[in-house]
Amino acid sequence: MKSTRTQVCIVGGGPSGLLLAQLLHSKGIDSIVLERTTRDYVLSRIRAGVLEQGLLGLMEEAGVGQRMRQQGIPHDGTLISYGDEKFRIDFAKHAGMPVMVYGQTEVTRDLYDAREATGGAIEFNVEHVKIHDADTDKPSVRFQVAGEAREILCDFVAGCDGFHGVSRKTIPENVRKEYEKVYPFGWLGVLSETPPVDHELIYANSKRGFALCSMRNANLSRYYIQCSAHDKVENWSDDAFWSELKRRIPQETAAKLVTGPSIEKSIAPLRSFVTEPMRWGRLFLCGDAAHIVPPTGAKGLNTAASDVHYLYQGLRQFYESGDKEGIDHYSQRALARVWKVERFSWWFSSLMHRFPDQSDFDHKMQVAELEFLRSNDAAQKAMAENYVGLPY
Ligand code: RFL
Ligand code: PHB
Repeated sequence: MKSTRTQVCIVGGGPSGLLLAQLLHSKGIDSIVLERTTRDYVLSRIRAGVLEQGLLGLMEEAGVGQRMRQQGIPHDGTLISYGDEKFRIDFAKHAGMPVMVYGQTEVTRDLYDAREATGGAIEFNVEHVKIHDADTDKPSVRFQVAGEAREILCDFVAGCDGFHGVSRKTIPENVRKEYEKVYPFGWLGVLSETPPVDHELIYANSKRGFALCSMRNANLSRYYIQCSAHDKVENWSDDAFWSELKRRIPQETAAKLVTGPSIEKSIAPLRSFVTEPMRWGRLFLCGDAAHIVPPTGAKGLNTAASDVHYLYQGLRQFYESGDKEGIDHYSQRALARVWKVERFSWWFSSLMHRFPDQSDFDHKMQVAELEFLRSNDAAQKAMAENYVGLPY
């Protein structure tokens, strides 16, 4: 079996894995990234669109901030609607910073380009990945590429392989505790080459269900509507999507909506999930491998980035001074922030969606909470601080 040595073996070439690899590279720490699919496949996934300052700072530190700085669109606020009512949360006023609209696809492209330019190792199409001896000082990762068995010997393993990866399941069941809430609906998303309906995002609570108007750039819009958890993309023609969206947003906004053919259409389930601990011996979980949030509030990729920050700092401390304090506290530090983000995403999802068993009373409670948020500075500040991202 071909055996290779590196300092950190990173399982998963999504945004968490690639960002960690490039940050470590910037400090001279060597890594190998293993990806189950291909670069094109990773780049074809339309996902996050809103980046927090913390992630922007990490991209700069990893040397991949240039295109984001030129092409990203800073947003100083967001709109929230219920029925035909609409109000704005001012991030600049309440939290003193904007968020950046720049797609996950672009973040990942920038990271892959940098990885290539710096000659960093990535193995694509890896199969049968297995992490060995993570509870010892000499972990290893075994896998196959094109039928050939391979092995990586390393100091640490970073499990960045998403919700369905192998890393989390490597932690023995008697050590791991999982917390989960599955929501009884999904999001149907459409990408279209049309100008966004507004220059800011609109989160809409409607009696017909949630809707979101988002964007990637001046001629690329991203819209979502709440749909049944069992719905299929084939059930939704473009016309059906646009007319349902128009019924869920304020009339004056619907009147301005420019529609066009969809260039991507997909359904995502909504889930809250956390596994504890996020470290087992020399294996560290990062991003979706350890936790999932419902997309309301745009926290998934941003929380993956905060994990990467804590792990990067811990590994850097270890390699620069032999100090294990950072890696020993990784799980505790990452989880403290994760749970706060879980709370925000759960709260915002609960406020904005229509639940199957929701009574008229429950709906009145949502409207009362929205009206409180609309009129109360302290509530707006709490929302703004969470939306732009809690400090690391
Ligand atoms: P990923 O992106 O799932 O990447 C994991 C990678 O690991 C690979 N892999 C393996 N590789 C090797 N060996 C194995 N055994 C492997 N098993 C899996 C996979 O092929 C994949 O390439 O996880 P990562 O890096 O932790 O990144 C997480 C983010 O992708 C995710 O949290 C966000 O996309 C969530 N999300 C959003 N986050 C935000 O911060 N802001 C948003 O606006 C936002 N919008 C969204 C979203 C997610 C959505 N969906 C579809 C779930 C909108 C949607 C609709
Ligand atoms: C997106 O543009 O894909 C997006 C934006 C905000 C969210 C979720 C998704 O809360």
